Amino acid sequence: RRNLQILSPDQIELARMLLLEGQTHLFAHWPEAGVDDQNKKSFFEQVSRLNASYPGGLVSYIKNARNLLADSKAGKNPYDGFTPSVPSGEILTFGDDKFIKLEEEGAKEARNAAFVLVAGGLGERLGYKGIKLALPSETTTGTCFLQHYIESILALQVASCKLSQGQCETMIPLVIMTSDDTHVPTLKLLESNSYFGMKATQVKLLKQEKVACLDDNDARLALDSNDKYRIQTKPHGHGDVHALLYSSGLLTQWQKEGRKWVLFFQDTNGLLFKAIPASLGVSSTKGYHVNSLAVPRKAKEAIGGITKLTHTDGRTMVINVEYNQLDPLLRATGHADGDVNCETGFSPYPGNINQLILQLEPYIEELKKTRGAIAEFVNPKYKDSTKTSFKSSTRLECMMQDYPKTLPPSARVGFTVMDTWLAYAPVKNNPEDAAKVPKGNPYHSATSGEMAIYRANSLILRKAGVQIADPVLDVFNGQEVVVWPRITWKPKWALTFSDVKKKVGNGCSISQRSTMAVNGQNVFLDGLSVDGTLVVSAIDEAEVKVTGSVQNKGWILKHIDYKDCSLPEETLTRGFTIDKVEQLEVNHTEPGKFEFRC
Ligand code: UGB
Repeated sequence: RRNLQILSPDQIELARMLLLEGQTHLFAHWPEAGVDDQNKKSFFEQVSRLNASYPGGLVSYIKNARNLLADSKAGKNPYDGFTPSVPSGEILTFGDDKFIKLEEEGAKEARNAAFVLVAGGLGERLGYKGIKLALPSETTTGTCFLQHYIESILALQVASCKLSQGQCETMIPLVIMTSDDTHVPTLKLLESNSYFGMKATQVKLLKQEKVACLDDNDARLALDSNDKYRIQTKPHGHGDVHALLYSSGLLTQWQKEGRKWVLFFQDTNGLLFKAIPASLGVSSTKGYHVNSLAVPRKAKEAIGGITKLTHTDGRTMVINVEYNQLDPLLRATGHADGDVNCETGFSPYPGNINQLILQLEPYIEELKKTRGAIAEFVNPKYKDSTKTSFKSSTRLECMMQDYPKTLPPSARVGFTVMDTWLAYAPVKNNPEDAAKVPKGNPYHSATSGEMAIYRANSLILRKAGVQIADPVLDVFNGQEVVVWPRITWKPKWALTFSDVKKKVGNGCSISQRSTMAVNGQNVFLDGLSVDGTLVVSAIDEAEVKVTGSVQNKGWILKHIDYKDCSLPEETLTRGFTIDKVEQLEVNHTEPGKFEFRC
């Protein structure tokens, strides 16, 4: 009470709310007015931010926390009453007629889309201190994830305009959700690279706030151990993206612009855009309100499983069940072996890759009801079996893929399964953890993420008729990987399989030890054999046919020791460098039509 005089009316209101919500301890150590006044004011500035950034404010946060903590203490299973079963969805086969048609449909629809990248997480599991968006997706060209994503969206923009005959003014918006950990470096990365070719106005950063940590089952907010005027905070999870989009007003703006789709994606999947056109085609042809991208998943693999849940009261939903919950849920509902592979060698529950395509109109309607609040969970680490105190503070969390949980049964919720080699190769695990992954399960490391890009490009070219030599096995950072020729291309060269087929002619071949990097919208490969390294670049106005035979010493993968601290982290995490011994470079900077014979 003695401190009231130094507070503004809004701050007094917040103080009253905290006291009513059982948070007296936050003020227990406060000295009289006149001492630490500045710190007291900044305490309330933080409280005000925490209050404003949570749907329903801190009162709701504390109430939700009490309920969830009580459920957790009681050992209540969030899936009580639900029986899991295998849902049905679209299963696509790369390169067949249906796939090609869907890709065309999706590429056309892209002009009605907006992309949302959730990138508030740090690469702690990866052993990388910087932002993951700045990591090279592959080291042949050194293109970082953010550059690759932006160039893919720009290529979709161009393709979509061409396919929709002339309506070319459209700019596909990109929203990036950042956090205190990633905001400044993400902005710097964009600014120092001229937004990788996007207009600055096309990209919008929305920063998620952290949420208050909780000290006990009564949801008493935790004070920072180093600063008694600061509430300890932690990330709330990628589910924040829905509330942020809603409060930003962007959704209604997009609706006014005639947009139909919002595509959500994660920070480190170098393959994703190979799967986007066809899956957007599925959303569009099926009229899905929610379409989750999925891949075949090994039982117990550390990605969530897409599951149909049927409640005893008749409710059903198709939803991601996190991997650590799927197995116990199956066991509790009559599947004695839990999550096991079926005759296909995979779990019958497709793996969620957290790429969601939402139809904008029903999305806005739903968010008007929920304000973007997503079902939360809490994961306290208890000191002992009495579950009365925690080893360290906890907080509520939420996941963006839980969005369908509040949808009515009439919502059209589907999913699209694609081959893993085409759609999913995230970079999440550090070398030591990756090396411990059970044999046959994916490493999800920087090494496997890069090799997956070469494999996908090789397989796509093979399907398009190029003779690609078989890969070899090699071991980097203790992980056995399949090494294909190091083939990369810019998204503007080819986004869809039809694009690839238009760009390669007959009689092309690439040997296993080869590297080929293509950068140019109108580069055509015809009667070309590569045994070594070929780097082709051409401006958009140059139409270049590359033919003949490339034979040189090429670029060689060199093993390194991931404990060698003299090397940068992005190199250590993948376990190799590229020794660029010899290459043929073809570079066209003038407009015109050319043939280059190697
Ligand atoms: N992220 C944020 O933007 N904010 C946050 O507060 C946290 C994360 P992780 P996770 O791809 O295999 C997800 O940490 O959450 C961003 C799915 O839940 O890489 O453990 C972060 O920057 C799981 O079902 O993954 O697991 C990153 O871009 C499965 O699909 C993204 O959110 C798994 O991903 C994911 O964060 C997967």
